Amino acid sequence: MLHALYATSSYNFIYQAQVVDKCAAANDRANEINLTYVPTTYYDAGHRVLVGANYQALYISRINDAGARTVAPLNMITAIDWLGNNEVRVRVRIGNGVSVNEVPTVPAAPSGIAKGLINVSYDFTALSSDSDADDLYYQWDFGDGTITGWLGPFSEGTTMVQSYAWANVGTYDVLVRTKDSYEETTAWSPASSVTIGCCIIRGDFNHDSVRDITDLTSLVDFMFAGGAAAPCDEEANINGIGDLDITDLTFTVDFMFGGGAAPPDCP
Ligand SMILES: [Ca+2]
Ligand SMILES: [Ca+2]
Ligand SMILES: [Ca+2]
Repeated sequence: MLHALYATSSYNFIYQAQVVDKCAAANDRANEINLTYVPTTYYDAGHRVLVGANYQALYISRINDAGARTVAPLNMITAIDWLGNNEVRVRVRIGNGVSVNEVPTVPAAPSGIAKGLINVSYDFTALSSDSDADDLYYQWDFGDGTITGWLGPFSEGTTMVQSYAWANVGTYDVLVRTKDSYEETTAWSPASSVTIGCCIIRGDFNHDSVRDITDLTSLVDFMFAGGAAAPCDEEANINGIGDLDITDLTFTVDFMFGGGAAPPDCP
């Protein structure tokens, strides 16, 4: 609450009443309550109120008290939001000796997949709380150099869902952080590790979603005739051992024509 001090003199009021209105009642009031022309009304933001007394010393003591009284620091925080259409919203929060804004809680590690495929979108969720119930914004780091802008606002208590697709095979740390509508920003959350691969069908050398004789010819072409490499190394690595080498060719031939073991599942 703001403290303000007002002491008004009724001298002017009475003077005006006499001149303008020739008001007998005003003269009566002057005679009854303001003979000494001291202030007759004192407000100190509700801290103390005095009305009608005509003892100058009483007012002086109160004014002196107000000046000497210790007032807790007044904390204030403001925010301005652009609403579009030439409109802005200005928000002000004032605290009398108390904090005016608490930082949101650091979000937990994002929830979502631990393993996935390239170029497929996956949803991740994050949630912070804010004891002021401020609107919240979230920022994501997907571990491949992609850091989003601040996304929001979201009502406090609302889980944010963000989708992302990685373009390359790898293992990535996904993190998120939060800020409230007064720009108080949390630390980054703990990381969620996500492994992104490309393998759907082992032995599908040419990555056309079918494992057939053309994969064998593509493999031979790559190994011995300068043909195109496999789009996905783990699919070309049909035996799942080491990398792609000559044993994958013999495994393929054995599997296709010799009743050999089927390829293991993708990692
Ligand atoms: Ca807050
Ligand atoms: Ca194929
Ligand atoms: Ca191999």
